Amino acid sequence: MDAPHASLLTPHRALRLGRFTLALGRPLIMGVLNVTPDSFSDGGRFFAADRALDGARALIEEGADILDVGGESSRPGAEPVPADEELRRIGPILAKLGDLQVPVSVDTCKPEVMRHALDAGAAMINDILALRAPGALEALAASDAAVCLMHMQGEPRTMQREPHYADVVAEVEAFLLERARAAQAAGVARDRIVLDPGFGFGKTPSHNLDLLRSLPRLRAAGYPLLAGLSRKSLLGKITGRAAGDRVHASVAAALLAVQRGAAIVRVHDVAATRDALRVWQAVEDTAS
Ligand code: HH2
Repeated sequence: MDAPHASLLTPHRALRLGRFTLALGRPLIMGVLNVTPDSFSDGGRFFAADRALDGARALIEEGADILDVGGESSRPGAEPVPADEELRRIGPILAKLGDLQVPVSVDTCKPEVMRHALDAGAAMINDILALRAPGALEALAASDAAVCLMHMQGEPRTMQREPHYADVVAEVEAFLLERARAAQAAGVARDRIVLDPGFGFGKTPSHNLDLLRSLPRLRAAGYPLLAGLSRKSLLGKITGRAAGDRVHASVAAALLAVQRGAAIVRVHDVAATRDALRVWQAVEDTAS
């Protein structure tokens, strides 16, 4: 267990994820690998065991800094998957963690899956429930992995029915800071924590746009921010395009998130995002 850090305001220069440390001086790309039959945009694509590993290698080749492997879809209306089935799906990736050159994050909200993944050497847990399931805080505290704490109103099955907030930015911010405090109190060091406003999770398009505009405010507490806008329905509403045809919109959204302070963008289209961020970085690097 790590001792909680004293300062609340020092921005972090690096993220610690198990045996990896990633500098936060430039934006990082988290490549999405859904080993599911039903994910909203890449469902079925990486479902067979050999395809998952090939998919992981391809995303690394394209320039992913982190891989995010998931065995359960969280799209609106998705049915829950039992822990043993989730583990069976992500098993081929967990078995090869040592061969992959980048940290692997596991997208799960089940403590049982977290424990198995962490024992196998997963470097990060990406939890859309922000470690609210009983035993989840303890699972993370007993490891040296990083965690992404995400905001969601409601639960995936029903979250898009009638999302409601008095002040979406203030409520998301308060929730994320409370979860960060809970994680630190349980023994997860501050430099292992990433926060995510949870685009599309119990939010209307206008809530999502408010949050995107407000990333600088959310960032002010000093935790690195992760933004997951890739191929999401917000982009479909704006462009009128189906999930598979939202690459350009997704790249634009990733860039806007980075400009507003996101440290990590979670994307399906790694190569396209990498190019866009290289252009952004070149402009930043030559600024006087
Ligand atoms: N979005 C999805 C899943 N996990 N995790 C974080 N931290 N942030 C996100 O925005 C986020 C997430 C949904 O996208 P995807 O994984 O592509 O789809 P599905 O949940 O249908 O598998």
